[in-house]
Amino acid sequence: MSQPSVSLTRFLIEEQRAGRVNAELRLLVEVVARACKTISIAVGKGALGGVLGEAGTGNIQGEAQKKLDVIANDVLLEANAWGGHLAGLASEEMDHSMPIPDVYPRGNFLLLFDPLDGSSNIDVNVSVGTIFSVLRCPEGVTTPADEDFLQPGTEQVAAGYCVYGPQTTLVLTVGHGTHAFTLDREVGSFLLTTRGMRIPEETKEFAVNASNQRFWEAPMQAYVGDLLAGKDGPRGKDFNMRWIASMVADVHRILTRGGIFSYPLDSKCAPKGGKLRLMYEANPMSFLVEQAGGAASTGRTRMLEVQPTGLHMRVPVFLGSKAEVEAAVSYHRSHDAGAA
Ligand code: AFP
Repeated sequence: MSQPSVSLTRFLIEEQRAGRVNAELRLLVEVVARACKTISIAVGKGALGGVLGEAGTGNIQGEAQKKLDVIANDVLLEANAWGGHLAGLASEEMDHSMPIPDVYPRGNFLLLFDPLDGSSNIDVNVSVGTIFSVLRCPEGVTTPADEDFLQPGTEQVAAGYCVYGPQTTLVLTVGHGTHAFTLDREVGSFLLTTRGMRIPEETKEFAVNASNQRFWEAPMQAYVGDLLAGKDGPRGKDFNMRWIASMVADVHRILTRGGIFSYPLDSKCAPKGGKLRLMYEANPMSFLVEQAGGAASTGRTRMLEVQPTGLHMRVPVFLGSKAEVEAAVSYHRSHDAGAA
């Protein structure tokens, strides 16, 4: 007899029975997953749904918003407002966090999300995705403000992303492994397709936007220089490169077959601290990667231990196969030791 398929609902109920999530967190993940299904349908309609192109607005980061950025943000806000599982929300697309409106009951969790990461890829039909992170609302706080969200990544109780590609896949951790669920589009439900994803420790594949090379710091120049030198260089093996410019798609590849993803510090983004956002991108992805046996760092500090100083704080990112992240970090360590 073939194994019965395990839906996300069943998986979460079993996690609850095992004492790994409570009813409120289970509801929260189900609500986010439902919102992702709605976003997946909107993304899938493309030109036929009139959803492509610019919205004519900008976000807090000063980036032009796509129509789908705005739609995805609204879907997540609306879905999560009334369930009673959240105390507040924060989105990469909004200047400030938002407490749950007074008309609804407030729960004990805080939800942060990047509603549509990689949105510059929407119009060219390349994978995009939603990334989310869940924190506890601090004890005694009933109306959370921005500062209540400023908790290091080690405090996350759940994180995940949904990648809208040839398949719609939800990847989730509640702190006990990283698991992938594929959307059965006919049935409309997420089914468990990989329990306990594992990132190979070693890799021969790296992901970086190499057009920024001239702006990188010295340790990054040295690290990538040695990767490119291949078999004849100090690393003694040839490396392959991939760059999708959708973090969800690049990280999904790494969770599936290994590799290192990096968006390092460069002289263009240095005044801001990096390009990627700690709270909406780096922390949830780092939690997922660590739970799959990988590592995540800024190049100098374990990502999950970075103390956030603002909701939209940016950081340099290195994540993926453990040995390769450690290699990248060692170039930074040696450089900094030499400079000291
Ligand atoms: P957008 O959401 O503005 O497309 O940014 C995507 C992203 O934050 C991340 O998903 C990519 O890895 C990275 O930016 C791509 O940045 P570059 O365009 O500089 O390569």
